[in-house]
Amino acid sequence: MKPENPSRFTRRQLVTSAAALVGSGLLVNKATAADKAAAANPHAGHDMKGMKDMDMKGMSDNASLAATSTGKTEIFAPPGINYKPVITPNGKTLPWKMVDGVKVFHLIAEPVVHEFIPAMEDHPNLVANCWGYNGRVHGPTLEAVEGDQVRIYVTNRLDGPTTVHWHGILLPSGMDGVGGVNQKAIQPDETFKYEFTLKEHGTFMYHSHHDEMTQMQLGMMGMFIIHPREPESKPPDRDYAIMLSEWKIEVGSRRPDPNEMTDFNIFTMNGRSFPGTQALVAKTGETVRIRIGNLSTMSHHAIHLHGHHFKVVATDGGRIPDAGQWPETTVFMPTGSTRTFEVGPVYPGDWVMHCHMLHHVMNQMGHKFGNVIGMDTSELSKRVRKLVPGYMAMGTSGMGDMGEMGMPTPPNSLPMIGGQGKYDYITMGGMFTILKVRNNPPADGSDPGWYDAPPATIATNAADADLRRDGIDPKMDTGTRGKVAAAGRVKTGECPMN
Ligand SMILES: [Cu+2]
Repeated sequence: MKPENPSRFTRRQLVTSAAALVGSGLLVNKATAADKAAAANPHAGHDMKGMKDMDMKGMSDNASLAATSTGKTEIFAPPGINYKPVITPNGKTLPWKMVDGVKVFHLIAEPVVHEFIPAMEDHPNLVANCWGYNGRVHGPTLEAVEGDQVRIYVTNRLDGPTTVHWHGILLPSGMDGVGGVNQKAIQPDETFKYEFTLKEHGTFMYHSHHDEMTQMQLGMMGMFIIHPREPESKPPDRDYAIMLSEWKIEVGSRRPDPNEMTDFNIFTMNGRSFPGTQALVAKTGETVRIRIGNLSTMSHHAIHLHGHHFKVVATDGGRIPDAGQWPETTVFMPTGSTRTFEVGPVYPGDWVMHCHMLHHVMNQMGHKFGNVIGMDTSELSKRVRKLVPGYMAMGTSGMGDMGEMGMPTPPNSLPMIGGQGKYDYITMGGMFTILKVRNNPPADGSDPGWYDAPPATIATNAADADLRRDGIDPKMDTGTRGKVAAAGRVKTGECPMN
């Protein structure tokens, strides 16, 4: 292909070149209205003054000068490539240039003000002082081809040393990026050069390998996609990449706490929590490849896709032979690994894809309050509010009403769960997104809105005529009547064990 200098690409050219490839299923995702609003005013909805005192650590790396990442999706699709570019929802592909046959990248490690969720009608946005690469959390996706010689410059604009490790990639020991073992750490303002030839294709990652706990828990990681040299015989119609991670950000704080070991409270896909995650879009009948990496500090995840069966086709150790692939609905994601699965043909609808470890679909939930399900807490809340204005006990019928009960969300925080859906409030947040399959999805890959299901295919209240016909009695006694009711609901102050 003709070498191109990506720095000369304008945004318009990128969109145009991507649009030309729409016929082959390539998409460039348009920023949502919320993204645009957030980009125009990244500090909308949070109180800078209030934050200062609460987060002294946040002032140390001059976050006011840091780049702000708002989760806008950008792919890099120069003309002449023989692969379908991967789409990183809410993320960006790092532009490269060819210099004398070498593919040259430039990663810049730096402080980044990152927005985990844009401000919406009923809540402010959540932004935090993170560390990332090239103005992004996580870092931009690197994309190359098997056999490429890559030269990756890493400039360190942090206050402390760092390194970059190329996770899962076969390379010379001296390029492996582990501080102290393979190289000297990259000091602030230094630029190191990594150079190696890509020996295999697949889904890989990169991340800091210096002061790993701190630097990775502040966001220093990204995806590294290597396409096969020979064009695939059955390429998927869409190719998505998603990085999973977890964070601890106290309500009201602007700095993720890297010391947290167990009680993480923000769970993200490509650095965003639902409802801030961008939907994956596909056309009815297409095949969709989804590459997932997990660099959570402590957690494994169980990513479940609704409405489909899929096959896990590869790990970061390579492609799984066809005979070894088995059908799944949930893929287990050990931390420090990638899994690639392919699903298709996809069926029309809105199909959620989320972590099935259910504390991972909550946002900024505290775990240290009592279990009051089934209790009458009105008196309790009244009494505690005298000491703690605005106090509210856990929902007495569960957490499902925490998102919509009209509690003002504190500045710079997430609603504990979900957001408004088409039919009702969605009671999941965090590590949650939606695969939106349409007969005619928007050509630019933007969110098509909610699915209009044919009326006869929507679950709704059973009609009396149906109940009579099928002999269903909603008041049927299962043998517990009266017993649970008597024992189940107690006043606070009484011991429920009595
Ligand atoms: Cu999880």
